[in-house]
Amino acid sequence: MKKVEFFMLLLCLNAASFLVSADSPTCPADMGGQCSDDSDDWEGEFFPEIPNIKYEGPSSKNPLAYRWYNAEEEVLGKKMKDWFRFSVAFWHTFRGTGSDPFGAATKYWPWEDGTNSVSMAKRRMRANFEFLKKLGVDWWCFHDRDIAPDGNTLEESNKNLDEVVELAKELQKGSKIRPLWGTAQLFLHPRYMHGGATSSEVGVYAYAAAQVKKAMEVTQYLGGENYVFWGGREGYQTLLNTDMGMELDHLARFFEAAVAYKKKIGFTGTLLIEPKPQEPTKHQYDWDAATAANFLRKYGLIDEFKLNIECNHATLSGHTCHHELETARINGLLGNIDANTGDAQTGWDTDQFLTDVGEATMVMMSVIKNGGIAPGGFNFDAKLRRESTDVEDLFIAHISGMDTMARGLRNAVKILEEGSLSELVRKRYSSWDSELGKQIEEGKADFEYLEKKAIEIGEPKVSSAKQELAEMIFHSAM
Ligand code: XUL
Ligand code: CO
Repeated sequence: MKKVEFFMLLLCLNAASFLVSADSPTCPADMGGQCSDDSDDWEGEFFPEIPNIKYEGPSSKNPLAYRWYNAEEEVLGKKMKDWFRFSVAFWHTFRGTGSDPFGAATKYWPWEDGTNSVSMAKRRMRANFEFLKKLGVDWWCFHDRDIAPDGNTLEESNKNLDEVVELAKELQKGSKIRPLWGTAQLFLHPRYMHGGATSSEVGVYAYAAAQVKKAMEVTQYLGGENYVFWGGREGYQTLLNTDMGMELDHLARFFEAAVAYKKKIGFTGTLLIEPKPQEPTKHQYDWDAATAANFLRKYGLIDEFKLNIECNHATLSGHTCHHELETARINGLLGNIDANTGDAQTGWDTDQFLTDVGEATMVMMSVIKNGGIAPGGFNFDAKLRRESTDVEDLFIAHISGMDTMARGLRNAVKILEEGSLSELVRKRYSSWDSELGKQIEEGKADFEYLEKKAIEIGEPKVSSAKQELAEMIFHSAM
């Protein structure tokens, strides 16, 4: 097989294996009889070996402790936990099996019984709450179909969902735990092969709408603060069979209906669009932040939505995460971050936990400039590597991701307070502090006037951009 064909196969299969269900693991041998136990009220400890994770400071050698993330510590007048509002992604942490296009599941968590039943879904939900509490995290994110199994009909799926959501509501009691956001899974089921809101089939459009309606209702019921639209299959494989204009008009109608329904039920959460350029489709309509912003402006939806920027999606679209965050921020659209990263040598969505302190620092520079991102937060849309198979790896991965972001915050504050980077930028644009700069910025300089000025100024002085100095200042703070 040629390299390029192999890569395309990998992409397709990778998309197909995303988010479990079809390939649930078989009952693991070490279940000690729990496989046959169909009860959904198993209240045993899911993580008996894991203590509550505490802050121990940078000199700690304990992998099950925070070194940099100190939830209650104030940074720039805000507690660290409020800067981040960290969230666990249910689909990766509790439904990721480690299967990939070439191999079967590698993760057999001790609480799994190998089924996709409602009782298993409830047990998993209990595991989720214990995980959140041990990590000290108040937020989690979900798709409707990761937390409850699909039924044979929409009504049956909704009933399954209600049952699991009722348990989640119960488990939330007495805690601050809430969904950071909910969403509808509109990409796994074969009915969505042409998309949901952009499907060529009108019946699928209606089905997708019904699914979003329900997902929004349960997100609201659980006190979720945002609702996400990731257009997994809202795109095309070839323009030869696609009416792109019509599909985009349909997508806009879909979003209009979502806004109307949100208002009707009094859901006060933010609606978020999550850009991604490709995968699973060849071309996804919400390619990047700028494309999504243009779409929202064209259809008059710009005031109703914000963006959920995912770092790995940013790099897939040929940008840095910093670029996507800044594009969202300067458009007033920065709503949430799916905190993960890709692999520099890999061309697809590897969804790794972000551990690069430099990248985290740039992310936090944008977040600080934005004054924070609440009611959004940092959702770990990230998964363990296939080869990481211990339960404690789930904790270590999240701790490492949280510590990296905390280091990013601390470094960004250092850079800000030290001041030489902003001084460099200020100096670089200082010619704009002149009378002429002011006139241009106030829209008072037409071309005739500028021509007069250009003659008056003569050959303008052009200064160095000082990129190496900027990089030196940035890296000195790491
Ligand atoms: C896929 C992705 C999704 C969204 C939610 O790349 O990021 O998990 O975050 O549908
Ligand atoms: Co995401």
